[in-house]
Amino acid sequence: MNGISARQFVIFAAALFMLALFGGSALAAELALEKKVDGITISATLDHDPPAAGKNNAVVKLTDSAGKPLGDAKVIVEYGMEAHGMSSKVAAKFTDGAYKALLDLSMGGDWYIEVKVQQTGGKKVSKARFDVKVK
Ligand SMILES: [Cu+2]
Repeated sequence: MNGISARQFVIFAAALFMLALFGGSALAAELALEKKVDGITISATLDHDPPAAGKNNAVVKLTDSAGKPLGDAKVIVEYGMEAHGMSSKVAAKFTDGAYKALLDLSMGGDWYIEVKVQQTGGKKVSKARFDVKVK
C-alpha cells in the first residue's frame, strides 16, 4: 500500500468539509413550538431538535389575530426543570423581526419553557408554556 494521492486527499477533504457544512445543519433541525393565547400566536424555535444540554438560542415571533407581526411587546422567557426546582428567566431582545434570548438548558431531562408576552400599553400577560425534552 502506497497511501493515497494528493488528488484523492483533496477530494476527501472537500467531501468532509461539505458534510460538516451541510450534513451537520441538515441533521440539526430546529425545534418549532407554537401556541395561540389571547388572540396572539406565539411561536418559538430552538436551535436543535431535540435541544442539546447547554446554551440554546430561542427565537420568538408574535402575530396578532389578523396575522400582523407584533414587534413592540415585552417578552420574557422563563425556563426550568420542575423536578429539580430549577428556574431561570431572561428578557428577549427584539432584533431583525424576532425576539431573541439565550437559554441555558444546563442538563438533559424534562424542561418547561414559558414565553410571557405583555403588549405595549396592556397589563395582561399572555403565557405560552411548552414542555421539551433536552438531550
Ligand atoms: Cu435539573
